[in-house]
Amino acid sequence: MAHSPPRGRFITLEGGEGAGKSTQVQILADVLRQHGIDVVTTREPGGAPGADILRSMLLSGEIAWAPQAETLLHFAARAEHVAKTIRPALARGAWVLCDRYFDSTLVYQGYALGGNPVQIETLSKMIGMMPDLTIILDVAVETTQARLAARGAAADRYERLGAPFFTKVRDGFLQVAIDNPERCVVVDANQHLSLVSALMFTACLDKFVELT
Ligand code: Z5A
Repeated sequence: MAHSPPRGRFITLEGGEGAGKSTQVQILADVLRQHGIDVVTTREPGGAPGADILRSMLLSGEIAWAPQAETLLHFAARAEHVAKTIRPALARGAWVLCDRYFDSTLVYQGYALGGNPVQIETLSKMIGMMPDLTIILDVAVETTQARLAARGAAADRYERLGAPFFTKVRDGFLQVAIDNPERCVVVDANQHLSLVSALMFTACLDKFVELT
């Protein structure tokens, strides 16, 4: 009888802008590949053709979405992403590293922008694809601002809201970690890049016996 491969692992990276998520996703992917793991890296909003169209609609700034519309568009993109990219990759045994996922909707559209967290949790349950591990890269607001200033790009809609907004986002992610201790690990991302990478891999070692 043919055996299907064991389901892969689903790891999400969360945190505010400039926390280092996109940088660290690539580093962790390389480390896991060195352990012989088939790794798929992806990000939200986006990660599938339809979801990428929704990403540009959400982030271009062309439309000031009504708050509920914005939340629903994030979930529409996520439903596509899960169906077309995440679920098939996990089914063939790959590990999926995802730069932002539903905790970002809870924190941005919920805690920071005043949306209803209970409704957002309900939509997350509807999607039904729970991460095995969520690594929250925590940075001080001053670190966020310094990294964004060094990048030199024009300020986006959230950056223009400044320190009070970054503080709400940071506190929101820390609350997610408190509420979900079984899947969340907070990593101090103010530290040197290589130390942050090492702490992230340690979190994976602690969680996944197949790495030991
Ligand atoms: N959003 C939402 O509202 N609701 C949702 O449900 C979802 C998303 C899924 C996506 O923007 C936006 O969508 C996001 C939230 C919203 N907007 N905001 N805020 P994006 O994809 O364009 O941006 P981002 O996700 O915020 O990524 P980012 O700003 O690029 O940050 P990052 O990926 O965490 O950081 P990075 O690019 O890896 O690093 C930033 C810089 O810092 C870079 O120059 C690095 O070299 C440097 N860096 C990184 N780590 C270190 C360390 N440890 N030391 C020194 N320097 C470092």
